Amino acid sequence: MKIDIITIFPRMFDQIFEESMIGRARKNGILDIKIHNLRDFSENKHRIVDDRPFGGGSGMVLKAEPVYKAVGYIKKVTKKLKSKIIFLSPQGKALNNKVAIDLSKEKHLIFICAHYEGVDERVMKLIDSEISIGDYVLTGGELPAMVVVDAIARFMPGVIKENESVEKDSFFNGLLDYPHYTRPRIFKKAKVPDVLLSGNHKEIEKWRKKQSFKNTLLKRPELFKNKNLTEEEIKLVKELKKEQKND
Ligand code: 4F9
Repeated sequence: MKIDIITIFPRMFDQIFEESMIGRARKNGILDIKIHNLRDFSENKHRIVDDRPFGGGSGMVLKAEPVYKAVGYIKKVTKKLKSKIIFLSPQGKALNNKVAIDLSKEKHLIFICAHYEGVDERVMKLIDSEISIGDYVLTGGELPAMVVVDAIARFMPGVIKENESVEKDSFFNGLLDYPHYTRPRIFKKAKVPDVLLSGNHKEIEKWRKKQSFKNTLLKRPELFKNKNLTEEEIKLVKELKKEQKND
């Protein structure tokens, strides 16, 4: 996948996109990420990209022209590639696993990171999708862009090694993960559950499923609303609810 990011703080992306799985995916050619400095597309000799708002008021507004120019340049160099332009904003659609999976199937994404009080509304004509990473305001769209790229990358074939498979993650099956343990068997008097040392794979699977259901019931019960349960699973939920009451 090709990803272009438009920002006035290009260096913010250096470390994040060089390390770990994203770094590896870039080296392997699975991800082709380019960061563009919005100031390079300013017409102004001082490389200014913001201006005062029409109608008055405090704060500055990101100008439409440099953003159009940056997008125009990216579209020209990527030629026929079908692209989707994403704007990071608290007004957008909430990011979740489904949004990430859908975006991970695209060929080319362009992210626009805004700053100042806002952007000239005419930039919105360019946007295919507005995405929010939560109900709070940040200093700019850079961190959200990194979050979205990270969430998407994990679903691209080859980014995650098979033994780190995404199918086992929290949310992949719509529920939360089960607890994990590694050596030593006893740590500060806390023991690893016996079943995990039993070598009985069927029992281990059963235990993990129960723990995943238990965790979800306890921490995010609303996740069950969007999940189709088998009869056996419905029974399990009932049992767990009973256990919870007795605790
Ligand atoms: C974007 C906050 C997406 C949450 C962009 C300031 C933002 C944001 N989700 N805050 N600029």
